[in-house]
Amino acid sequence: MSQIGILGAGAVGQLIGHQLAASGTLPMLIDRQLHAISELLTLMDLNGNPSTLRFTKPEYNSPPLGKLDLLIVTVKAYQVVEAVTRVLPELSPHCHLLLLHNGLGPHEQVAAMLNGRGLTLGTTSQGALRLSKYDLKQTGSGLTQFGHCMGPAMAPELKASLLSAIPGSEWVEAILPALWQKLAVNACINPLTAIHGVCNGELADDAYQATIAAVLRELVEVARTQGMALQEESLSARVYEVIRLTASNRSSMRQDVDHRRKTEIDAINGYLVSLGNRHGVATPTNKALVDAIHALERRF
Ligand code: KPL
Repeated sequence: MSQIGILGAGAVGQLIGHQLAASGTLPMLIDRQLHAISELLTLMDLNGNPSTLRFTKPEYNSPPLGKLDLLIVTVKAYQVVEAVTRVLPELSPHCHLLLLHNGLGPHEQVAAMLNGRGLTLGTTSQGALRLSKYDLKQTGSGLTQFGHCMGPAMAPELKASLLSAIPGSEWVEAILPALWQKLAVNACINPLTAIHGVCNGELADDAYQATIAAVLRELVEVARTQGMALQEESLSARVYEVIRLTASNRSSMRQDVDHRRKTEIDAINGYLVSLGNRHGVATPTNKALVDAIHALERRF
């Protein structure tokens, strides 16, 4: 039986831990300091059904990372490189890595560290709220997509475990275009909801229309420098669909700001600004959003 580890015990890591366990694959849940989590975890699913989960406590409290076939990295975008650097020496040479975070960028650094291991990238729009450290409430269903990035492909039985455990998940042949589409959604929704302190649905108001259009116009230009042909109209339709589907959600960036945690802005709008600077594309609207979020972070 394949061994799956989840590095990052936040909302997404816990949710996927519950989902894998419920489908018969008990993963190992590890925090960023590489400590195994063996507390009691609870989940209230979308239908209001509660469930609990306790992982087996490893001997001497050090998780047997060398036995893993797949490590799913669910830490925040700005923690990925440090967390992967710390865990890689403990992993077997065949352990496959899957990065699952908002934004883009960290995979470019991780790709150079893999030493022949395979890398898959993914994105999820499943919503979950931490009521307390290990007490989770699922707040929204949503698409989860995975796709091959580099090195050896993920073993078919691991793929099958993920796809059967995570509702609404799919394997895509071209993951980077899917990640750019998710980047567009996050670049519009996350900073605006965090700056204005509103739920996702409120962004359907006309007051936000011009900013959303400008964010997408700049993103399309920046994406073109990466050989990525995106259409502003279809991105806009997708953004407004997510605004509608997740209307009552507090975006992850709003939750970060509310809890005075560092946000993922540098891997979202910040990634667009830095690519724009590198390739001579002006990104004033994205830059203004980055600056506004940094200003909020400085108040923490
Ligand atoms: O991914 C999200 C996030 O909050 O980070 C969205 C899709 C915007 C849902 O809230």
